[in-house]
Amino acid sequence: METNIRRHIRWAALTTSVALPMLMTAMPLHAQPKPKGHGDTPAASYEPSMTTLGQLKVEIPGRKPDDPVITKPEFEKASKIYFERCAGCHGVLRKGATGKPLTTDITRQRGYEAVNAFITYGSPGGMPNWGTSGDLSKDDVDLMTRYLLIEPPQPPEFGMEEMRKSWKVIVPVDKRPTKQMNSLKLDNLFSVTLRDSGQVALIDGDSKKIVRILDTGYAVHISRISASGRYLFVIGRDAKVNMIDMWMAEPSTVAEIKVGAEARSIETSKFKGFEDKYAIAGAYWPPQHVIMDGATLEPLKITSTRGMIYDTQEFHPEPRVASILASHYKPEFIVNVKETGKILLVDYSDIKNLKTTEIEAERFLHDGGLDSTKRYFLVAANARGKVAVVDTKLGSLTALVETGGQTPHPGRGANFKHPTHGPVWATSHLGDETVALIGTDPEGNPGKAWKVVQTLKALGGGSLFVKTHPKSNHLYVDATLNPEAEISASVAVFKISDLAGEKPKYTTLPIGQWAAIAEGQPRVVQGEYNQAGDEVWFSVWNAKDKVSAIVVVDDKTLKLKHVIKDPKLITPTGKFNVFNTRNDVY
Ligand code: DHE
Repeated sequence: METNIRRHIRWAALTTSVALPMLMTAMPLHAQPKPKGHGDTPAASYEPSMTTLGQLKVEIPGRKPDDPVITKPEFEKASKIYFERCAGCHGVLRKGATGKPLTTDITRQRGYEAVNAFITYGSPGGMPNWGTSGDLSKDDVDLMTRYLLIEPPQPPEFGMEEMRKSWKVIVPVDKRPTKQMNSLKLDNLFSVTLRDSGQVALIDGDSKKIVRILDTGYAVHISRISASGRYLFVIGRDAKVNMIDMWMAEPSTVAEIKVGAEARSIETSKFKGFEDKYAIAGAYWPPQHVIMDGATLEPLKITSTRGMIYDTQEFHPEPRVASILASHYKPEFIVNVKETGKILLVDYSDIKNLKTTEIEAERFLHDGGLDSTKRYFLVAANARGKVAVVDTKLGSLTALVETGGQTPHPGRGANFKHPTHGPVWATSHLGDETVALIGTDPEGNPGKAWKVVQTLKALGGGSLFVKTHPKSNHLYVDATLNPEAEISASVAVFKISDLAGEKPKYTTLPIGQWAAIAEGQPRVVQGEYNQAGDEVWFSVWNAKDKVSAIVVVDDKTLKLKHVIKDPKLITPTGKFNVFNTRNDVY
C-alpha cells in the first residue's frame, strides 16, 4: 500500500518541475547555510500568535484532485501550528500581512520541494528558519508543506448571535453598590496581567500587597479603566472581556462577553458627557470592532474592518484591529487597523447613525498613545518604521514620521519636556537600540513638530516599552526581547535634564538581578508609574512554572524600593495603574 508520504512526494515531484526554476531565481534555497540574523530577531519573534484560533477544531476544506494526502488529525495539528506560528505574518486566510501570501495558487506553483526548503531554511526577508533552528521537526516541516499545498480552512465568523450567547451580566446594574464599598485607594491600584494563568492581580500601590486575583480570558493581554475609575476592563487573547466593578466590597467581574476568537484591544469612552457610557473591543479574528454598553457589556454595534488597503485600494480579507484609544476632544474612539493601514475615528455620539472618519495612514498599525496635550495621537506603523500622527481635534492626519529606527514599538509612548527641543513623545524600537524623540508642539516649536529631534541609544534591540511621568526627570527604556539574557533583564534610564548633551548617557538598572530569582531567564518588561509619579514598577517575567516578580524602583534615587514576590504572581507582564490609565498619563 502506498504510504501518505510516498503519495505526497509523488505529487510533489509532479508540481516542482515547473515551480522550482522560478523560485531559484528569487532565492537560492538548496544547500544554503542557515541564513543569519533573522527569525531569532526580536521583531520576528514578536509577530502575533493566533493562540486561540489554534485551539479550534477546523474542517479540512473540500479536496481537490491534486491535493497531497493529509489525515484529519494531521490537518488539525497543522492548523494549530499554522495559527500559532504562521498566521501572525501570513494571515489567517494566508492572504499575506507582514509576510508574503501563501495561497495555493502560489504554493502549488512553487511546489513541494521549494515550500519545504522555505520552511526549513527561512529567507533573508524575515521568514524564520523553522527547520534548521529545530523549532519544527523534519516531520512537522513535511506536514506544514503539505498543509500549505491545500486550501486553508476558514475559521468561523463571530457576529451578534454568538456575542449575545457569550454575554453574561453577572451582577445587574441595580444590584451593584451606589458607592465604593471597600477601603481600597482605587487611584493607586495596579491591574497586573498574569499572562499564562489567564488572570489579573489587583495590587495596592501603597502597601504593594495583592488584594485580589481575578480569572479573566486566555493569555490575558491588557487592562483599561473607565473614565470614572470605577470599572476595569480586561481582554484576553481569546477575545473574552471581563468587566470588573471596583466599588464592590471585593472587586468582582460583573459582566463578561466574547467579541470574537482572537483579540488584543479594549477601551472605554472618555469624552465629557460620555464617561463610562461605552466600551469598545477590537478583534484580530474575525476582523471587527464592537461597541458595547459601558455598564453591562451588551453588544450594540459590530463593525467589520474588512475592506481596501489605504494606498493600493486592494481588498484585504482580514485587517486586524490593533490599538484603540478614546479621544478626549470628541466622542470618538481611535481604532487602528493593521493591514489596511487605516485609522478610524468612530463617532459614538449616535451609534444608530454611526459616522466614521477613515484616515489614510500607513500599513501594519500597532500601538500608540496621545501627546501631553491629549490632542494628537501617535501610532507606530511598526513594519514600515513610521509613526502616524492624527489630530484628534480636526480629525485628520497631521504627519507620517520616519523614526529612523527598525520597528518602532512605543506602547503608549512617553511624553516629556526636552531641555532644548520642548515637548516630545518617545518610542523605542524592537529592531535596534535607538529611541526616537519626536517633537509634539506645533505652536510653541513649529520647526520641530512631527520631526525626530533626537535619537538616543539605549541598551539594545528588543525594546517594547518606554516610560516617564510628568513629575519625573527620567526616561526608562526596557529591552525585553533582547537575545542577551543580561540585557533583557535590565532597563536603561536617561536623565531628561541631561539630554541636551552630545551623546546622552544612560544608567543601567539591573532589575532582574534585584528580583533575585534563582531559576529561569526572566525578562524585564513595561515600566508603569504609581499615581504620585515617584516610583516605577517593572515586571520580571519568568516562565509559568518559575518564580516571577515585580520590582519597584524609587524614581528619584533610581534605587531598589521593593520586590513583590508571591506564588500567585504567575507570568506578570502589563501593569495598569488606575489613575494613569484612565487619565492617559504617560
Ligand atoms: Fe501586546 C499592547 C498586540 C505580544 C504586552 N499589544 C498591545 C496592543 C496591541 C498588542 C494591538 C495595543 C492595545 C491597545 O492599546 O488598545 N501584543 C500584540 C501582538 O499582536 C503581539 C505582538 C503578539 C501576540 O500574539 O499577542 C503582542 N504584548 C505581547 C507580549 O508578548 C507582551 C510583551 C506580554 C503579554 O502580556 O502578552 C505584550 N501589549 C502588552 C502590553 C500592552 C500591549 C503590556 C499595553 C501597553 C500599555 O502601556 O498600554
